[in-house]
Amino acid sequence: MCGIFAYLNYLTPKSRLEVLDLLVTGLKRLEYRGYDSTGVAIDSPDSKNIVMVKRTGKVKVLEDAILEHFSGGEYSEPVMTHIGIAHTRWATHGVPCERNSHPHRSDEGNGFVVVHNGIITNYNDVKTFLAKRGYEFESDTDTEVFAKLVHHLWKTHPTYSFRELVEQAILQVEGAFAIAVKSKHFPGECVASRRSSPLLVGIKTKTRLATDHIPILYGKDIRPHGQTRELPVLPRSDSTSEFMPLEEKEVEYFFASDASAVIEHTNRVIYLEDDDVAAVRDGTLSIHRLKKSLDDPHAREITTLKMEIQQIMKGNYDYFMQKEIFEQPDSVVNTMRGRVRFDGNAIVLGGIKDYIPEIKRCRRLMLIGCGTSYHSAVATRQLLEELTELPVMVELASDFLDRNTPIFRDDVCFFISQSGETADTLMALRYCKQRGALIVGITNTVGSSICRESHCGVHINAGPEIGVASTKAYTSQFISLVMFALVMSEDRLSLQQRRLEILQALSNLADQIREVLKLDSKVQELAKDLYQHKSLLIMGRGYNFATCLEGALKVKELTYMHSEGIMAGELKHGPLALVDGSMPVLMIVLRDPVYVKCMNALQQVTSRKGCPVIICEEGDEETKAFSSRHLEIPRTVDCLQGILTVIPMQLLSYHIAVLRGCDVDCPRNLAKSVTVE
Ligand code: G6Q
Ligand code: GLU
Repeated sequence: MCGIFAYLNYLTPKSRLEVLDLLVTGLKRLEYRGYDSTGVAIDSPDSKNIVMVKRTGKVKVLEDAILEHFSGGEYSEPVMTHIGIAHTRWATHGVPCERNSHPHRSDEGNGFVVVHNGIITNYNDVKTFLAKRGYEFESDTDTEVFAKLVHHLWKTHPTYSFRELVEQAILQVEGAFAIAVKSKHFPGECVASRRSSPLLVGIKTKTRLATDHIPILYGKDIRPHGQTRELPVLPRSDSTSEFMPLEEKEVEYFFASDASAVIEHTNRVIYLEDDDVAAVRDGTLSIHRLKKSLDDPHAREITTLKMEIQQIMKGNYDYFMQKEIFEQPDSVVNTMRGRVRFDGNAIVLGGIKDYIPEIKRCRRLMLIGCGTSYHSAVATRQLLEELTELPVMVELASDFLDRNTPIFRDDVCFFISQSGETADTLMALRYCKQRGALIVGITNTVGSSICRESHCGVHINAGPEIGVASTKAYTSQFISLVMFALVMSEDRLSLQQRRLEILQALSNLADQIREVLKLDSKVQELAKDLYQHKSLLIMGRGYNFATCLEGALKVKELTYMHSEGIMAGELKHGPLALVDGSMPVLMIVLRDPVYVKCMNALQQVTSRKGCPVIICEEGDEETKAFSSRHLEIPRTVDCLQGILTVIPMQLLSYHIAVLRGCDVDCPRNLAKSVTVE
């Protein structure tokens, strides 16, 4: 969770006020990752000290505080070289408050200041070690130990470079982190590193960069992580220097948790790998690793981002979530673009095509994810079973790890994740990879950890999703899995008719989504009926059960109302007891193979005085007769209904949230990218 942003200008004059503006804008772009408190650190006007401003709450609160705090003219003087670091937090250790906000400092003199994303799991050991040496702690966070550890190392090893100090410190900490460190003892330098939390470096130069690669400098000394009790300081890493690092005259560097924070400045970025240490000194960026393993590359590639700034702006919409719901006619087309040929009924998934023969020989398919991504697996399982004729298991990543699930070399494991950084999903991926399974990533974020650690995969190409509640990523994940099922059944004669029917439906999907979106004002009216209630039960079965789960998740996370997705077949086994004349119920009843069973459930609800809102097919008078409140959706093939039925649920949760005065894009206690287990 959380967003890290750091900015370094070298021989590029910028006033501190301009730097602060850049930092705040960077944080705003990252706010969806965590937003319970924020902070920045910059140099004092005489450049001898570090000044920090921290606030509880969202970036706007920090922005106002900065305006108040830095009004003096001295902050408008341009400086040639400067480093500012910033953070928007999603608390894991210690309540959200100013004291626990980042940056955290090493000492009262602000010698070293740190922003951190993730959890340092052995922070207690490090804390005990440092406390014995006189360090006093001022926050409840795990992060603070890092700043103080660097300080301790600096005092005991005064000849070490800044980068070496941070390298030594990261060798002592366990857990997941992305960090950026600034120091008044090393002006003009910034050191950043990551392990299991994302971090990238954006590079902006006046002229085109002379190289597309930053060589990695390897150290000679290798020790296991986490020897914290006595903190044996290693011999200096003594990096080899057979390669030249990136040296530019006038340059700006941006360290960020994700690309959305840098795209307005540069499209040239390096995605750091676990245990990379990126250091900038005298405007020169170098990437170091203490340990070289056989398959390590010699360099980190500079990637050109394809993202456009408009994609991460709200445009005319009030909220990102609203924009993302309405983008779905386009995002589903983008998922299929270049992959589905409707004229020849052919589908090519470039990212996995070489692996299809191996996948066809597998013992079973496993679909693994969390939250909404997990629901996309639930939504497509039945079709995958039908078209691949393989056993398909659907697993929540967190539960999967708790169970030590048996995995075999001939398993094919799909990891579904919008962000590509969800810690539980990533851990499950590594678990399966270690056991020899084939790993397929289904992600929306190019360059993400899941992307990089998969053997092959499908980018869902939904475009950046900023609203914390996932919407367009869900429908694109859904379609990606449907496309996979179609690829797997390409040569099955008996399934050709079914494939054609699905392909035909896919070609109409964007228009049908547009039709469903026209229900917006009707859904808004419904929301007015429902928003003051405490609970909403959402019932369905078959292909639409996933919509019930996903709809209930949307309602919970956005409106803080209780909501439950109920498998209609389970009604009489318990949930029916909840139904009476006052309990709000929504039922999905479509003309598909489970229609009769859904009608039974509808009867059971109405005979208990329930008056459900019904999602049904256009013109289905018989079903509509059961309630005065219904939403009619166009008819499509059974296995794609879930895409059309989930959209009214997205709209409903959105409107209820607005009516209840909830923060649509940043629901309380949540964050977009869950990089902690
Ligand atoms: C839902 C949320 C959430 C999300 C999971 C998994 O609205 O966005 O449930 O789907 O946290 O995230 P990833 O898809 O990024 O792995
Ligand atoms: N563990 C740190 C804290 O609680 C960092 C959390 C984050 O990633 O925002 O402050």
